[in-house]
Amino acid sequence: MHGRQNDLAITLAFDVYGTLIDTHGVIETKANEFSHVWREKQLEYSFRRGLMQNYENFSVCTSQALDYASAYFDASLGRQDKEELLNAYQVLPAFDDVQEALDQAGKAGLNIFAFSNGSEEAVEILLMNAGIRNCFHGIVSVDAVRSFKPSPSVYSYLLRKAGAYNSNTWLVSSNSFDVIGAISSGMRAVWVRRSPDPDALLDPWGIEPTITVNSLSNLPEQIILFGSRPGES
Ligand code: LAC
Repeated sequence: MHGRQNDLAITLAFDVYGTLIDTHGVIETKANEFSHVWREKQLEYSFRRGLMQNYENFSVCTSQALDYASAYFDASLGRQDKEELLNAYQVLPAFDDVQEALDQAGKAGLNIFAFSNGSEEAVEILLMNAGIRNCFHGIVSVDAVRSFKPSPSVYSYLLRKAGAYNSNTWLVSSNSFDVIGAISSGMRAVWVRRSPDPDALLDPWGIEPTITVNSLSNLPEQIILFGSRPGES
């Protein structure tokens, strides 16, 4: 963004959908299953488009995944229902622990970015509606690279845009594919276990997060403490 930051400055790159913002807030709990199929297909479509090198904006993955979920559950959504759901996707709530963690990170002088598969415009609107936009130094969207997480190209792009170095840059994500992608690209990563299931598993690839937490509470403090350990920088 503005050239390299101070070598010692820590950069936190927060994943957006599912980590800062509750994507299942779009639908009442009775439609939980629908919401999960929608989300799973949205991600699957992004992975497949990345592999096929057939890029379309993340909102296309979201919209086509909604069509799939509608057909799968025989929900026969009309055009208006679909529009309402896609509009609701821009007004999703932040998780309860987000504001405090962002405030702590800001006070501690960390560089804070939102880093997402979503387009810059979509993330801007989402964070604005959730009332947390001002907490970020910037938004980094994969859209500029025309690929999706976990392509290594998007993590390199994050570093370039944030003017940051691998060793001082932390991805914070509830998505295990994102955590594994960041660690594989040489970054640090925090896995946020957002799943209510106490046995939520990280994919067993032998690639472990630097830190695992159940919530964002006190995360900035833990990251700073980690950096001050002997041998860490
Ligand atoms: C994002 C998706 C992966 O915000 O949650 O990038």
